[in-house]
Amino acid sequence: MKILHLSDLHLGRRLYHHSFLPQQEKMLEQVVKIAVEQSVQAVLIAGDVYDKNVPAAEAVTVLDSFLTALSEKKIAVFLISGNHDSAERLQFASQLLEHQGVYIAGTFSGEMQSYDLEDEYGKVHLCLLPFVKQAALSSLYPKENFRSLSDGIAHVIGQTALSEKDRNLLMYHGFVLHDGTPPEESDSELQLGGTQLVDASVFDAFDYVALGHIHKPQWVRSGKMRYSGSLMKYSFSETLQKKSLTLLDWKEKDNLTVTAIPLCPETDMRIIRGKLEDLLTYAQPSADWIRAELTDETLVPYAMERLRAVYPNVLELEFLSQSERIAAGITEAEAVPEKSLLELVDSFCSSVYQYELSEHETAQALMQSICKEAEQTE
Ligand SMILES: [Mn+2]
Repeated sequence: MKILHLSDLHLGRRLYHHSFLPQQEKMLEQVVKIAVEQSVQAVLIAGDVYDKNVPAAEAVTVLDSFLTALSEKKIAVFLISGNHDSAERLQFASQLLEHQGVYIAGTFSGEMQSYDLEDEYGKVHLCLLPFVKQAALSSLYPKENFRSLSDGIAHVIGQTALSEKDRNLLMYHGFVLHDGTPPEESDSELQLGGTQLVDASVFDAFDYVALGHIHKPQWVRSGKMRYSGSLMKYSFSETLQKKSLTLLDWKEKDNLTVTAIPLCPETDMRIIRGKLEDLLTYAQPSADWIRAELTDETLVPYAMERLRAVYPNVLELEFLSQSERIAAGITEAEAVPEKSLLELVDSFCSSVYQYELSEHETAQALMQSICKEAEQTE
């Protein structure tokens, strides 16, 4: 049986003024194409379907088209809610949609929704566990005293009937620790070291765990537990990642082959770095989403406008040398109380304006008297 695992669609995501939706729509067309080419029986979407819990109308339309396209091809779709989704809104019409082969676990009732897929090798028993917090589990099981989210999830899994003969698959959205180590590139919305981390051993009863939440594709346990990663790059911290879909080809229970199928966006997200004149001289016009890190030592007027003539989608611009000086200033914060106000003004001028105050005696004298006055009135 072939199953396609993806996650973190974040439909409707915007960065500054820019909407990713037109590209998201094209990426989902690629997903449908791959699902058909590979003759998959099911597509799993491991949460963060939308970017906002009240998604934009256009984002809802894009998901609608995607689900309809898969349903028309007789490919079953399983969705769970992530921390970005509204569980209740995602749950809407879920019982009706089951008739069309679309299975949604939005809100969590305390027991996992589970489904059986069949082929010549027997059953794939699929359990759905949407994003859930420890507090929610505690109120669902008031008699239990969960000390952690891991505890609560272990209890939920303990309530679930699993047959050892079947191929058991779990889909979950959240943070899973591998030997106590958090996955690479964590979503800042969940506190590391807090209660929202789950130990991988909680999922030992499953043969494969399809995870969502982390945007970089990666294994938590090789061959068994995987983050498929996001549909496309969603921030400049992801520029070096290669996005992919995870394809399961599952024969006997212990014969699972997992491959990553690369996703190819028309528009890339990348960082360019250098002096403005050099960047403009060697630039190839491109619609990519760009973060420009300029190494010019002084501020260059109209840098954004000039870059946008070549790169219409420059979303971020930073003068790197300046930021480095400011960053260095931050690390010296402890020394600040020992400096006089004049010294602080002096270092501020030299770090921000490349202007050595001490070389200008008139200015220095003026600043001295201003600072003296300021210190007396404190
Ligand atoms: Mn998430």
